[in-house]
Amino acid sequence: MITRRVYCLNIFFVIAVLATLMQAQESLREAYPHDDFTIREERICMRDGVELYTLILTPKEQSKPLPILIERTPYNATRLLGGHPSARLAVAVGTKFMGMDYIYVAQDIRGRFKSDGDYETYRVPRGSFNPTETDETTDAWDTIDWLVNHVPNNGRVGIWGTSYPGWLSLAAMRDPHPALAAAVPFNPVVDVWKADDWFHWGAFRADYAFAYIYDMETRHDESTPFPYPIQDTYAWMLTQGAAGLGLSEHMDDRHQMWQRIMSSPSYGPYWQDVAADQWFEDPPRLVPALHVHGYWDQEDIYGAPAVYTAIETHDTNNNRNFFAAGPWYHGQHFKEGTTLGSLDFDQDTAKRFRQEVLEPFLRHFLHGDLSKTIAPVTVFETGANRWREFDQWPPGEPNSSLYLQPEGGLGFSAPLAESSATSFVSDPAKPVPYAPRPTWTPDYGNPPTIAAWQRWLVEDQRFVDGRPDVVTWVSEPLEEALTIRGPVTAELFASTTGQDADWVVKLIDVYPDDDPEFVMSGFQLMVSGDIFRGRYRTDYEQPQPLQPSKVLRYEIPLPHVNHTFLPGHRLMVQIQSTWFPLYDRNPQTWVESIMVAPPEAYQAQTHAVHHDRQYATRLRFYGEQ
Ligand code: PG9
Repeated sequence: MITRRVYCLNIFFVIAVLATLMQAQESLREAYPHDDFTIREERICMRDGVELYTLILTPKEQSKPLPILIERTPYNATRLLGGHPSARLAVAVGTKFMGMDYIYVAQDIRGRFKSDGDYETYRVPRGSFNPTETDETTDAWDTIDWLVNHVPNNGRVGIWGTSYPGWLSLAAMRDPHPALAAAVPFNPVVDVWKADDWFHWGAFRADYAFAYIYDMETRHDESTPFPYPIQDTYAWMLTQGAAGLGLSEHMDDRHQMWQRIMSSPSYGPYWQDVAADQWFEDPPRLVPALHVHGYWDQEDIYGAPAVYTAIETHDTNNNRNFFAAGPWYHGQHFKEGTTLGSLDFDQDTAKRFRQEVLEPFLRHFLHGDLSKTIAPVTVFETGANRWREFDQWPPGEPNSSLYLQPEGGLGFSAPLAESSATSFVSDPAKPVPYAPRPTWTPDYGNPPTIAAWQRWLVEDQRFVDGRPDVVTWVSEPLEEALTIRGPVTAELFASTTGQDADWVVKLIDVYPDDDPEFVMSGFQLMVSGDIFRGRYRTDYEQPQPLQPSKVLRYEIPLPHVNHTFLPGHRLMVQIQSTWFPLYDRNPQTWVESIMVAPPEAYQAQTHAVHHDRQYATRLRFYGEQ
């Protein structure tokens, strides 16, 4: 139970008055006579006296008390107004507009933009790494408490947000204010070590983390892109060497998250404390939640299914914890959802999700409107391009194995060969690019860089097929459709001449060679793929060197899918060892920390993937035919 102390009314009173006067001079925008909503700017006082800037948009016409819908954000609360003045709430709020019967609220979290206090990326919850009396859970609680007592409302509050704000929504659910009636974490970052923003199974997302942290932590009141001397980050990152040697040169004490990553490359207690799927072992109350996932989320592909699964065990009546997924890049649920890269889904999937799933969910739990209900699980099925509803996700346990075969074959029966392996040389001096070059850092002022970042997971994998360091297995054309639903796990048997290695495993849908418009003919669509750093094979917390030339077993979790391989399509598995420069390079010799690996540690090694009776490399999943 949280006790709230009110400092702001006394010692901070004078500061608050001054701040309010200053704000009055710098009001967000003039009121227009035909505005159909009012704009209110407040500084809400937290229990330790820190004030958070909060923007409140209230519809002018109200026939009944309305619910409040809050987004807490590090990305500038005033963006809720869409960056342009408008007299109409529907236009100002854009695709986040859910109707004239919500009070829309956005708040800058501590230390960001117009809020006071210190900024800390993913403020770790109170506990051993946070000895203060506040965290994002208490700030959410104090904010909701103030809002329900100072803004006329119907007593129900919803919280929502994408990515970082999705994680902030989960923080509010952790110890929920009694008025918190619904939450929608969209593409939330959940576990930054396992497979969200900073690492994927130990491999460091160096290029992305560097750009993001430089941008966010250099200044707290505006975005600060790093001035890259070369636009092709593949070429530039090769000149930097290990992250903690080259990239750290551009960072300083302001970049606290960078320092944290450099000192904690393994899955230590800090990363576990910020992992939101570990917050709900014994929730004090289950807030109704809709967890929203994108199959090709290039930033947080782990979060939504993981936290849905963690909470689902408590949802005994299956009526409070919901899951929805679409064929989207990070955040595409609020954009146009007809295409992604070369893929065409025949319908605006994002709009349909907003109208048929999101709106009824919010109406149910924030207005008590039961006229339209949603299924516990609503997921778009790629390949077949249709929506499916289920009672749970995934709808079944793993029941299928897809085995690598000698000579590049792929099939559903285990290989019979006594001894068989495919070898390749992985040279850290010539890493495999993760996307066609030039690779660019996403720059929000430069749309082509954003488009390239958003589509990299659906690039036609022929851009690397045929490289000697990318090995491929492919099935015969399918006679019947095959649908895979849920997580995919790679059970890899592999050896290396080195003492460490990264493994990238990709499950690919190969289109038949029959597209009259050519684009999709022979297209290699990665439906699930990820990277795993070998040193964490047995323990994510305690890395161990690999024994050279010994065949070792790896269990590699791959992202969730809901995909139909249509008749005539072929299944393909590709394995490679680098995904550069998104992921840093593994030196492939043993060093305590790859963050500071010296140049001479980076050595070419020969890797072998095994596919025989004893060492049958396979992918496991739940499949339907
Ligand atoms: N995925 C973004 C993020 C990066 C780093 C930390 C937290 C979040 C985001 O879109 O917010």
